[in-house]
Amino acid sequence: MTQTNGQTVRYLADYRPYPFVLSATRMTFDLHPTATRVRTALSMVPRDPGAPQDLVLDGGKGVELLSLTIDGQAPDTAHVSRQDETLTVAAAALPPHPFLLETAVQIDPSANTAFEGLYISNGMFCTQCEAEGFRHITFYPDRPDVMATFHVTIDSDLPVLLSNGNPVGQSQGRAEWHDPWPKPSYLFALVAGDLVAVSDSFTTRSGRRVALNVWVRPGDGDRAGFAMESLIKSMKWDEDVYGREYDLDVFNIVAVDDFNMGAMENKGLNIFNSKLVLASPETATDTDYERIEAVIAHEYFHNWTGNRITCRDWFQLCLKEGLTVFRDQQFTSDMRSAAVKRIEDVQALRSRQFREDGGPLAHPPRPDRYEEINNFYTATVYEKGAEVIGMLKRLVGDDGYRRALDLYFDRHDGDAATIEDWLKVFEDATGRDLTQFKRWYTDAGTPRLTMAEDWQAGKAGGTLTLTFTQDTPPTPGQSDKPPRVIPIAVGLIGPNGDEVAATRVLEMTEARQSFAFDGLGARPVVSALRGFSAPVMLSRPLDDATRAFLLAHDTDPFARWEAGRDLALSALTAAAQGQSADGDYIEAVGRLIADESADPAFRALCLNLPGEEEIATRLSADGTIPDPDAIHAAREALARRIAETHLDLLSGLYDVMTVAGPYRPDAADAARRSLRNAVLALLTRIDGGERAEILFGVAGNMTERMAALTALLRRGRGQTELAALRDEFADNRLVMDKWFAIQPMAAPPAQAAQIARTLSQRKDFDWKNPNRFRALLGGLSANHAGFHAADGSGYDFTADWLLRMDPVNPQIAARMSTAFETWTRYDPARRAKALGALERIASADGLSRNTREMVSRMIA
Ligand code: 0A1
Ligand code: ZN
Repeated sequence: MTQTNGQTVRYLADYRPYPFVLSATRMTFDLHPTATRVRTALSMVPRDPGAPQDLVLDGGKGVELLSLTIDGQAPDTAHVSRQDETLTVAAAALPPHPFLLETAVQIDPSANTAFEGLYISNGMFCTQCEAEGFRHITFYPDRPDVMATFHVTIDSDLPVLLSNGNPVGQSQGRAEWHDPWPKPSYLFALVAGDLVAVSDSFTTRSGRRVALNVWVRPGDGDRAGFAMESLIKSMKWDEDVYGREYDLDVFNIVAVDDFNMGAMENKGLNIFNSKLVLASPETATDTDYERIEAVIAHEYFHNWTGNRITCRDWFQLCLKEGLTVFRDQQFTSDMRSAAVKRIEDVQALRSRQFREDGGPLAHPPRPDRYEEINNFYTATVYEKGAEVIGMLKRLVGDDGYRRALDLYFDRHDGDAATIEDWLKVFEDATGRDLTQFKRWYTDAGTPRLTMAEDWQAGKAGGTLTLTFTQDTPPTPGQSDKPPRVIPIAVGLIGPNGDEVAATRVLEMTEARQSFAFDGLGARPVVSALRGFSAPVMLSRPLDDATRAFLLAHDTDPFARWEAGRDLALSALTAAAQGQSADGDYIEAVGRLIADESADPAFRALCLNLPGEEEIATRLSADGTIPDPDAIHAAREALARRIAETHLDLLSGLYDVMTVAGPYRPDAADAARRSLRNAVLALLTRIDGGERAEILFGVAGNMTERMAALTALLRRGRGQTELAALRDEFADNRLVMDKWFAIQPMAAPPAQAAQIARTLSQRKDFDWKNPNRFRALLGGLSANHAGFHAADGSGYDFTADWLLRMDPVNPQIAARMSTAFETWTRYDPARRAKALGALERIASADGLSRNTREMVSRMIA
């Protein structure tokens, strides 16, 4: 721990075990909105009785100590001292044998606007303890490697009282819960309120009957069924695919309206942002349904990857998050279309993680220093963490992966583990040396891979040699980037469109390396980086005709989509720089629209043009300063040209893709809607908006209404529809969040910041609610040319609100500050305005540790 500019920096290298073993924790909560009393009894065992140590407990400023005893006796007050964020009992006051430390504290949940620890949301008590929220509830060794069984008593008149583990006593005004599985404090949870449950049950394969409940507010029960179905599917899948069974008598999920993140895997009591639980066709989109299914699975899967095996310290966060994301991605691939899921995941990775990895906030999946751990729940830790596991699986094969995972669960059940432990099970199960592979965990930055081809015709067949080079640009604090192991999946397509070599994984380990394919009849076309086998940026000299060939013939769906994507990007980046070259792309799109044999979801993915942010990222990776206005204009123009060129095909498809019958959120129907909506987005650019207006009026589901409304707003229309939506759903928070988000997001860029500002003045802009705040600020930052408006209005608006949010909810302010993370890549005038906004934030008095760390990394 070091102090720099008054900030405390934590280092991985400083890890030391806690000097006491905590075997059991007993707690009693006397709930009161402003004065909750918490009694805590900790059974402590000194690790080394011969070397007495001070006992340091974490405890936030809002925790008021009422009493403290050791084995029933109050120690000499001179031996107990309170620091800003800790409480210390001097070694002299502690016995050299096991002892019971009891405290009583008082906290004020109603004053907790940061939603860390115990807080009140809509009249309901709930908790969020990851990463370091438990210290706002009581004094405790609040670190993941201190694990204990918990026995919790809740005293309250509220009708539903929940905590972790199994219920062991219920009476009027009191509930008792016991969690037999030792856990760290970050997995603690408590909920108390007026709730109703959608209930079901699941019998595990060894015959344990588990009661399942999804708890929501009265009136929301009819929107919780899909979450329950998703939970049951997840429980079954984890048994079938990973051999993992659930281990308690009950599994509770609770939906809350005020929540900083998506959801939380507390043992036996998952707490969810209500937007990831509640869904009905009228209020939720297909994307919402898919996301609910995935996040329910994600949190459930944490029961093994996170809870039974947790992290030794927060530097190891990707141990549980990367693996659990990887598992939820596998689950969604199995439930829906694997090809579509892979493409969606790569799109998300590129738009969020590559952006992070290429800017001032770049960090490795396992960072080795941080100031505020909440700033590290990032795309790099989560999504890149999952990609790294995907590469491992590709390198060791499916069987090797299965053996390694079985060994991981066997060897580390009950442990607080590290990335070293994780890699060791792969080494032991497969005999592979992963020393070089480990760089994926310790090094930041996205490797640039180049591929060159050499063809030699010969009598016994031709030889194709592929030569790759790899290079990773420097990232903050890491200038030297040695080569990594890169699995490159490659296939070869013959000139007639048939595959002549099936997928083979080339293992690149050097900075420059060649691989030969011989015995080939004619020169093939290379399908490279199939399935996006590594999170790298590949560049290869490829003309548009060959890209169009791959788009037509590649057997690997990702590579096929990628060929189309590259065509689109080459047209768009050329247009954004004042050149025009979109003939091949427009033609290829026409063939795709007409290809009835292709999956509608795949066709939709190919029809959705790359976003403006993605175009900017590509330009800047190629050394060009992106001009947001030119990018916007180029993208709009290309969309219009596609619509004009293929008007008949598109209108036909729009009619054919109508989904008949009642709404179902399944993959097949969602795919048709996504294709139809992609077509609508193109047609609305030239049809005056009639189709979108009609669709908005007749659609009974939110997927189509949002698609129609977005298309209209992009054209500067849609005011009637916006008003209709507001009138119909003024009382539905989740729909109103969409209403707030879509306006700045789909606005013509020059108006976006002003629209956001006007919306922020509304009475129903309940900004302390994280979802509402994210909707408006996130909506604006999703409008690339709007957020980066040349007059600085997007930057100013965002900075104003970050400053307002910071003292109320620092986590949210810090997270939303990432809107600025790419500021250095723009032109000098924009950079000056963005820097001005960041400096204004940095100079605010009393700025939180969270936001200060983010802003100083961005300015550094
Ligand atoms: N572990 C959760 C994410 C989460 C992290 C932090 C939170 O509060 C600061 C809340 C949730 C997950 O991966 O789903
Ligand atoms: Zn997670």
